[in-house]
Amino acid sequence: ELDYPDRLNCAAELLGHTAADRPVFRTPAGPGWTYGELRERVDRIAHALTGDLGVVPGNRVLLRGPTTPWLAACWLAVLKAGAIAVTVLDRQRPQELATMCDIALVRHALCDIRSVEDLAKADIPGLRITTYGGDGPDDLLNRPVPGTPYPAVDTAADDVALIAFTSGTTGRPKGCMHFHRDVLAIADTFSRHVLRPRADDVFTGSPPLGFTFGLGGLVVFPLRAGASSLLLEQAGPRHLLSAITAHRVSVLFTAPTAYRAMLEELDGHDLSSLRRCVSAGENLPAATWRAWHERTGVRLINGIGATELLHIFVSAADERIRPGTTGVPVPGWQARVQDTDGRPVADGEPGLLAVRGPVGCRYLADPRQRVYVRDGWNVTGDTYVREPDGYLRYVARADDMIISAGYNIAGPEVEDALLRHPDVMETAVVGRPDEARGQVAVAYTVLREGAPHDPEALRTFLLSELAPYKCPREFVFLPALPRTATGKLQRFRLRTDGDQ
Ligand code: 3SK
Repeated sequence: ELDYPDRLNCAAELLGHTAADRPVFRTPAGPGWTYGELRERVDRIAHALTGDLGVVPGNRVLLRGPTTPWLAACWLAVLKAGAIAVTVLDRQRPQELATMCDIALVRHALCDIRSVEDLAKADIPGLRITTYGGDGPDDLLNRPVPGTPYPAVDTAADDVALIAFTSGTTGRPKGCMHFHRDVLAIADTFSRHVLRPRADDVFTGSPPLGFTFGLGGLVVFPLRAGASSLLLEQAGPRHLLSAITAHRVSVLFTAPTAYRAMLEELDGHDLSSLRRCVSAGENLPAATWRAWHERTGVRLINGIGATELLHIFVSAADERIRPGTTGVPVPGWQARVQDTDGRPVADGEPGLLAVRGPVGCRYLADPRQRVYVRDGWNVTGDTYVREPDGYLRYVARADDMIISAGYNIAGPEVEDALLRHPDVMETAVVGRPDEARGQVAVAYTVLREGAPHDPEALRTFLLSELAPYKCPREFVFLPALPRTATGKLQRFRLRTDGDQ
């Protein structure tokens, strides 16, 4: 049971409890920061924000930049000053930024000097942009500010702390509002009970801080545990491997595709420091779980999370892990599988995953709220099966089921089987309209370097793994699969123009 006081500033909570000389952030270059230094830098930024920049509690402040300690410090300062952090991805382009600022009524932005061009190009009416990381006197970090501690604004536990955007894999972005207590709740549920970090842990990972998967995993969870975090501007699979070896990383957050890509490059890297590896953002195929376990000895912690719910709500760790399933509701969360009318379906039957817990979906001025939240349950849009002992097994996104000649085919099940073929690196199986069958399954596949483009070999392999009706009618080989800025597969692009 989470029991927070009515008045709560989550930034002050995250910053307040760890000894000043403990390490907090580091980067591959340069000296790390201690908790004491972080507190002092956050206070300077908060003074600047609420001084001549004129930010007042409740103002929405856009944050944009590569993953650095300064971006994390800006996020904490905005919250400490009682303002609302609007986190976006560094990769988002001017039109996307303009739409998000319009939805969230953003009037202030803190932007890494290296990321300012696109934001300036977006030409957002009334937006005051302040850069950090530059040399000018107007730079956020060069402004004259009092050297005194900044007293945290006395926010309510259910004042909005942040707005995070989700576009899902398509569509107009939706701003999700989250409260100060929500930020602590993700640490006090998933992190505390599943991840179970220690103060000597070193976290790292690939998701950017504009994606709540990264914000939680790389800032909120380490700070709540008094641990440290290695923040990487470049976080591809090779960067992750080198970083783990060089910095003795113990907790890793990344997506299934990155685990698969790292498996290709493991040789020569010392991963013996890893104790916890979290996989989320997409379905984790059992084949990837097994390969990672075999090569590293670490049992991947699978999880499903959502920007709407801030972080992970179904997962499992250690002996509770059952490969091929996502796990069980995280302590504090309830989950059920229901039909489109909201009635629970029987165990073993596919239906929509619905969850409720300490964090809820609150879209900012968006009628899709009524679709996501029904009768107090957050309906995630993922098709799941509940096993009799409560484990939840992913089937597909609700709109990703392929219905071919009356058969239901779950793309991820076929993908899981194809990934067991030694030549297959990545694959997405989607439905294509077909006059005779309604839809047929097509497998878009990325092969390992040098592997032959041999659809017959893949078909023969699949026929030994799956019922024949599940075998794709066509195999298309691609150099890469289309993904969103947060790394999620864009199946709709394969359905419409798979030959990109
Ligand atoms: O959107 C997701 O997939 C996700 C996963 C884990 C934690 C947070 C998020 C938003």
